Amino acid sequence: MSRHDGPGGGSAELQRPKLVPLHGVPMPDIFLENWEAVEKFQADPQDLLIATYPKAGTTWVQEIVDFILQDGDADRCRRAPMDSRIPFLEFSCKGFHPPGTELLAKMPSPKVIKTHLPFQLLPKSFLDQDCKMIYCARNAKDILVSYFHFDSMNKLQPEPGTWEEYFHKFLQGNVSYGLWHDHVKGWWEQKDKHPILYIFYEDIKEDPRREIVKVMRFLGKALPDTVVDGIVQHTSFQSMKENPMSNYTSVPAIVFDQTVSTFMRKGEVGDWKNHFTAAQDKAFEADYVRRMKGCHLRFRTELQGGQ
Ligand code: PPS
Repeated sequence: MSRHDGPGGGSAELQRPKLVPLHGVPMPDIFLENWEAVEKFQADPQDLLIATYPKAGTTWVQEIVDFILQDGDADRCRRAPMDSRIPFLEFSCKGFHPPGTELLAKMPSPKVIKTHLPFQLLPKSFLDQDCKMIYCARNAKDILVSYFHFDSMNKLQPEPGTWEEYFHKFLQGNVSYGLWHDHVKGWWEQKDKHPILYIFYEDIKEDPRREIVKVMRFLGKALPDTVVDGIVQHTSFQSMKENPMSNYTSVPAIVFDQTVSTFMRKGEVGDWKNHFTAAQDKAFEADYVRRMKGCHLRFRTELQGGQ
């Protein structure tokens, strides 16, 4: 019986996964069924990896990268939903959808690949092949809010519980991919040792054009200004929210119940202020200082002029 079979064999509800530790990092048990193939994944030197902690703006960066590689051609970027254009390396849900490694095996290189893996769990071949990697980071307060809403609507994540319960789970790293702090620091420490472009969600919000040009140069591309203008427009929150190839409406409702929360939810910096209580903010800050001690990474939890 597959994960989405009901007791009588019909399609009913998905059984939510449990978290199990993978080298100390909590992961959905369903992903571990294919872990051996992930570990053995053979990257090509021209492959590009987009890495993030969940909810850091992965889909946004994926769309930006695809637009740059397709020379700003919007029709070509509508060739398939995001999860087919840029497969999710460690994704696995037997009996429901082919795992990321299987989709990637069918794609010609150079490929663009999505992952949420912390640096230490990355398949070795990405480093052996000296692949380019883009890491996008987002401030933890907005991630926490976004992740809570996502786990409420995504049946391939453990049940989030109440906001208060989720708040504590996140601070303890008891969510898929573990502690946000370890993830952003782990990639930050590696950024000068490998070809890694480390960018920030808040910077893209502040000045999308500037960050798109940064990504374009990293990819070794030079597109005319008018094409870059088009990419800014096509990758705006509103455009991506309306685009069925980037808003994940292609995922069946038994997996992503977008009546609970839309995938393209708010796309803002500072939405945490609508969720955090004063006590939660205080607890968050105390924990943050402790966990980020000695780290030079700086995050913005609001933007001038509020965006
Ligand atoms: S996932 O499931 O981890 O791959 O999700 P991810 O794509 O990393 O993050 C989803 C959040 O990114 C927001 N998003 C955007 N914000 C601004 N502009 C654009 N174009 C954009 N595209 C996606 C999306 O709305 C989620 O954030 P929240 O705060 O929940 O709205």
